[in-house]
Amino acid sequence: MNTGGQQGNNDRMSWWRKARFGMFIHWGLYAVPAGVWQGRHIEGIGEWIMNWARIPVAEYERFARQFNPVQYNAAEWVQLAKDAGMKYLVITAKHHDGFAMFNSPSSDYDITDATPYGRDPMVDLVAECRKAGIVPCFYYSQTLDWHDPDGAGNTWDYPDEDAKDFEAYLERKVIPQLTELLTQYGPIGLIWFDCPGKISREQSQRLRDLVISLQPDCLVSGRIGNDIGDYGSLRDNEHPEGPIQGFWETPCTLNDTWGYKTYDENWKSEDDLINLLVNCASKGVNYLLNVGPTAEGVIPEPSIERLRKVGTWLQHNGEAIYGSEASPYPFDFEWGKMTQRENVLYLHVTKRQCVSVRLTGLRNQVRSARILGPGQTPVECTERHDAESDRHCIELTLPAEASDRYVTVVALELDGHPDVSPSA
Ligand code: H79
Repeated sequence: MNTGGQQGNNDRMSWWRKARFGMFIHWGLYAVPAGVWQGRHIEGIGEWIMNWARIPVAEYERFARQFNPVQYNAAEWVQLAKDAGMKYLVITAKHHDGFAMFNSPSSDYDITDATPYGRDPMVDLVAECRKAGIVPCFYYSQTLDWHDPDGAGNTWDYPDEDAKDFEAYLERKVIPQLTELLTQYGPIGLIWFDCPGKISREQSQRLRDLVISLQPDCLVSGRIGNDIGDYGSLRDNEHPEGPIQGFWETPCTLNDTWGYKTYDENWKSEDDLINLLVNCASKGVNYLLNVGPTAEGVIPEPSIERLRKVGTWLQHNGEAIYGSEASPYPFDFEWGKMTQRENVLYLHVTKRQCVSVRLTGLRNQVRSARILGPGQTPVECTERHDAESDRHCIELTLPAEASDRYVTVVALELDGHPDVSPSA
């Protein structure tokens, strides 16, 4: 786990905290081999194929000549994020393979110079994000770079890690490219640094200072290293199990890879995805969910289907997710999870068999109880208070006909801010 230092303050973090749900996009040259090298299925995550298969730089570079995403349509990708109910979008500008998926004037190893496509996909993507009200953000691998002789990690072409001049790599490649990313596209929500590895505190600080000098409101992910990010990242695909303080996000996959692989069909169900999103929100954690488009520029259909279903659920239940805060209780419930906002508690009934929901330890009076969704169906609510033991207990009976097929959310409007004593 990477605490990231939690440098963010409430003003800086405001849009990000409200957003709660974002789209990650891993798109790069690794989508060309798509998990297959020399006729063999290469194990591991797709964007790591250069590393796992020990593909020499000179051979990996050839994928650029095959990268021609003629079906890429930025408006469709952004519409999908919107349909899914996602509020920000983080795309790989440069992953560990070192290839810039944007127009990088400081490098020839970029999409405009090295591919037949010859254009900068980020221009349209950022423009479409702005039209849709989605915050555009860039992923940038600052330490690992398997293409640069002085970047970290490529021990098959450049075996002597100690001989590498990491400082020279930062100055020659990282600083110019970050400058490009933060000056060519207008306001960017955040830079998603990853895998800090050997970067020193002074070097991390220099990158943070650079980002903020170019765009004062731009956030920096915790994986910039040395605890100077604005927020923390859980481990890849890690989900919070209990209360967690501060600003957190968890980066997650829809199947078992980030970059596209032709044969990874291990898709999570929409039911799982909605439950994972609800769990994140109940702990105050942002859920950053990945798609891995093909080298033609197409997001795989199973990803689209699932994201649309999550989006439909959010259309009815988004009130309980966006702008919500973590549950005031330090534990989950036998019937599900909770979020809160102002004077409202949201009870996410994830166990479909629970038609009767019990809540103890809530000292407020309930003004109203309704199921989120088209009918706003009222829910019968009995409140009991035992004066002697000062125990509070609320019981709700869910009308079967108003239940959501995934997670039913009950909004309990209270007479004031939730006043909870979990043990009572
Ligand atoms: O971009 C995605 C991943 O490629 C990236 N983070 C997400 C968001 C990531 N980079 N590194 N890691 C995650 C950790 C990877 C560790 C491993 Fe390995 C890669 C385990 C197996 C392959 C490196 C090589 C460590 C052990 C062998």
